[in-house]
Amino acid sequence: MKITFIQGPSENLAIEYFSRILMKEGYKVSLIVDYQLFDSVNLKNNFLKNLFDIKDILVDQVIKSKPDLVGFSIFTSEYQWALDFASRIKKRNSRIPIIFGGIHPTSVPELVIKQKAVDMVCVGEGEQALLELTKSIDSNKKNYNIPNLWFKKDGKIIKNEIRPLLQNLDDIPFPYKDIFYVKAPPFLRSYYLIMATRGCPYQCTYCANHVKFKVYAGKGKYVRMRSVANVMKELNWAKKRYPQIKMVSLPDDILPLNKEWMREFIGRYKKEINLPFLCYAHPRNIDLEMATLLKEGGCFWLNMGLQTASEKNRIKLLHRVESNDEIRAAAKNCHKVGLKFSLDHIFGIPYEGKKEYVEGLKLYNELRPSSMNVFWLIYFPKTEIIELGEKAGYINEDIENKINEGKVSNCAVFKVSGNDEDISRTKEGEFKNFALLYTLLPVISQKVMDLIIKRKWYDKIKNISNIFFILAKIISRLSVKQIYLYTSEIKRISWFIYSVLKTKWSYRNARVL
Ligand code: B12
Repeated sequence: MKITFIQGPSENLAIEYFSRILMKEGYKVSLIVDYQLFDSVNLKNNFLKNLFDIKDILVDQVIKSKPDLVGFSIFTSEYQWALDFASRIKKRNSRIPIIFGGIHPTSVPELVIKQKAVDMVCVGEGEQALLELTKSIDSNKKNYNIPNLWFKKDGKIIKNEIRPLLQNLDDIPFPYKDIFYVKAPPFLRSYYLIMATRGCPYQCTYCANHVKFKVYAGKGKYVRMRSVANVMKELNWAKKRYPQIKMVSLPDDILPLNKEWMREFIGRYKKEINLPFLCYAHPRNIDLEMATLLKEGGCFWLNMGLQTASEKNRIKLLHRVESNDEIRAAAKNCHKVGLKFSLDHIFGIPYEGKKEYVEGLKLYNELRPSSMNVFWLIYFPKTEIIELGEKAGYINEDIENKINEGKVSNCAVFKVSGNDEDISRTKEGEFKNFALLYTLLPVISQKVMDLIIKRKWYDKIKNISNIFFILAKIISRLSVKQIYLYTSEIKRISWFIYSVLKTKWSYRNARVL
């Protein structure tokens, strides 16, 4: 019995967890990576995309390896790519069963299951469901009653119940990292990706989290944490297994959820791992003790989302709970202990405009983050903010359908090129000047920024070309010694180009022979 996962260029934890679970049962697991060169959110070019496209070769590899099941784990931004890939597989062999799982199918299962190329959909957590499915395929007695899975049978759709949430995260075996880490050369694996939690206690209207929260209503405690001992066991193993690792990435929605947990974790992390790490937090969690713990533990980059400077809008439109004073206190604590922090801001929130963006300049200049991440609002399927967008006239039925199909661009404020449907275009002029100033704010002195605000110089910045944004980003990363982010991206793309060309070349030679 063989299961093949198909994935884009980023590492995927769900695939790593599933691989370990399936391998433990004696099943074979393989991974096909489509590097999607020049087809990403920030780097899109149709000519180069077609030049480096190896989907047909990859599909050929899938077909020849004769999998008994093919799985895709997808975000909304990857849905159209996954559908295209799955359709190509089905064209070559319609009998290979294909399952889609991940946040996108969890959000809109009824749309995904309708697709010709998709046989099954996983709604919510997949560990037990996928194992039960694999066992049923292996035993040749197909079970259509597996909780969390939707099937197609005799022209009908079978929707099974959601099973209770996994409560003890320590019961999940460690992810099988080799499936991603061994394929890439060590210089591309300089950080280790690990998550310590599942779920988020907040219900922000723009975040996919509250969609999952609704799916899981009544199915057990939603916010769960691994034990410190379990996380440390994985990290200690990882440090030995991948000695090239130079930092640890903990992209949990909010890592410092529990102070007791953090005290124990940081104490052991410092002694046993002692590598710089990055994590995300909510301003409410960053009191002086937490800031000190993070700094002492080696956190080199703390990221916090504020999204708007308007306290009223933050609460009313985004359902975020923190006040501006709480944010000020968090920033002050970070400065006090010398902890570098970045802030996220979202442009394009319904009903926001110049007034709020000026407020933003003032607040961020007061907080003085080490760096600023600016985004254009992405409407995720089934999120509450879609309703606001409709009321404000940004979204109509047609656009909502496109959002659900993953056809609306998932863009950052600026991108190198791209031609996806992009609903931000219409309002771009209104905020590009602010986006540029926000990005540069950490490297402009507080006094100069005060002057810019006082004299309203933001009104004078017009028709900004993307090249200025790119330069601004580079300058701001340089200032916090994070230029390695770009150098590692260049290494990554170079490796992808090399791998694609090698695949193309060996495929051509094999055909000639
Ligand atoms: C780690 C992470 C990343 C990493 C790794 C991404 C990756 N390919 O895995 C990085 C930093 C690269 C990343 C980038 C982005 N991310 Co991100 N990311 C996350 C994060 C924090 C954790 C995801 C994770 O690994 N969870 C652990 C795994 C084990 O759990 P899981 O993903 O929930 O999967 C479970 C089920 O869904 C199911 N399942 C999943 N896949 C499959 C497949 C099969 C076959 C089956 C049966 C079941 C199944 O089983 C799993 C285990 O129970 C989530 C937020 C969150 N807390 O979920 C955001 C999140 C997934 N990201 C998001 C976004 C928007 C992005 C970006 C587009 C941001 C941007 N503007 O650039 C990019 C896009 C990257 C891309 N490839 O397109 C959104 C997606 C929303 C949506 N509707 O699509 C999320 C939900 C954040 C949010 N709060 O809204 N991200």
